[in-house]
Parts: sequence; structure tokens; C-alpha cells
Amino acid sequence: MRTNNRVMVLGGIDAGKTTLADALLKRERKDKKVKTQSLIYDDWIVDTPGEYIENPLHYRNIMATSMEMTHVIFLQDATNDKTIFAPGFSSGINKLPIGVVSKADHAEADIERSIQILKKAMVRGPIVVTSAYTGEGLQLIYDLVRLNTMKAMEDYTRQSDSRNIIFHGGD
Ligand SMILES: Nc1nc2c(ncn2[C@@H]2O[C@H](COP(=O)(O)OP(=O)(O)O)[C@@H](O)[C@H]2O)c(=O)[nH]1
Ligand SMILES: [Mg+2]
Repeated sequence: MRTNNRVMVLGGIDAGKTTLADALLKRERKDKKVKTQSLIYDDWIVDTPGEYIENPLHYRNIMATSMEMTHVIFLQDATNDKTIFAPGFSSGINKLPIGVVSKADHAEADIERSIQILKKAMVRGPIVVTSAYTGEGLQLIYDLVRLNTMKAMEDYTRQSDSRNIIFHGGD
């Protein structure tokens, strides 16, 4: 994808951050068992270890890295009824937020629950339902990462006829 924009992927351990990054970059990892230990920069995506966001000691590093980004993905695992995001979490990072639900293909996915979780974590912004396995919703992420304002992301969401995207307007 040709863009100067950059996105950092935040989410809990096993939320599917690395699998999503690989799918977006159409990349096959040699050793899928390797845990993400540090910030991984690859092309237009920065993958983060779940430990980063689960440990307040790493917040400074997340904030410093986010300075170089245009967007931040807040990733919620559709199979997980818990979240690592405190209410309003996205407002602490002054970058364009994209809420993403992962593992929509999973038999135990609860997409509505995940959307509600992301609505609490995000003050405002698009929420996209995805599966890195089936590829569903990935095109929406490519499109959103090219956009440079909240207004453009809102307009994009409102004109989209995809069932996999909504715009959360703070309600
Ligand atoms: N069903 C399903 N499983 C997924 C998907 N994405 C990731 N997983 C699984 O979730 C687990 C954690 O994925 P990983 O990308 O390592 O999570 P990370 O810790 O957030 O980087 C792995 O077992 C993946 O195979 C998906 O789209 N669908
Ligand atoms: Mg990982």
C-alpha cells in the first residue's frame, strides 16, 4: 500500500495484533510461535507486544512511538469478554483512532459485545469488524489508514455500504 501514513496496533495479549499486521502486509511469518517482544516496525504498521499496554511502565514508550504515527488501531478480540482499554482510553493518544474487532470468523466471536467494549474505549471514531483468517474487513482498514482527518473517516464510514463498519459518534 502506498501511503506515508503509519498505524500502531494496540491490544491485549493474544488479541490478534501480529496476525492482523501480517494479513494487512500480506506477509507470511516464518515462526508463528515467536511472541512479539518489542515494537516491530514493518512498512506502515507498528506491531506492539500485548505486555506493553497491559503494563503501565510501557506507557511512555507507547506515547513516544505514537508521535510518529498518524493512526492507532485499538484491537478488541471478539472471543474475549474482557478488555485492556480503560474507558476513554483513545482520548489519551492524540492520533486518529480506528477501533477494530478481531477474529470475527471464530465460532465463539461475540461481535456486538466487542463493539460495545470499543465504544467505551473510544470517544469517537470508526469501528471495523475483521478476520485476519478470512480477510473480511481488511480493505476497510486500508482505506481508513489513507484518510487524514476524523471527518474524512466519518464521511467514508457513512457512505460505505459494508456491514463491517460503523461510526461511533460519542453516543
Ligand atoms: N479464529 C481466528 N483466530 C485468530 C485470528 N487472528 C489471530 N488469531 C489467533 O489468535 C492467537 C493470537 O494471535 P496473535 O496474532 O499472536 O496475537 P497478539 O498477541 O495480539 O499478537 C493465535 O492463536 C492466532 O492464530 C483470526 O482472525 N481468527
Ligand atoms: Mg504479537
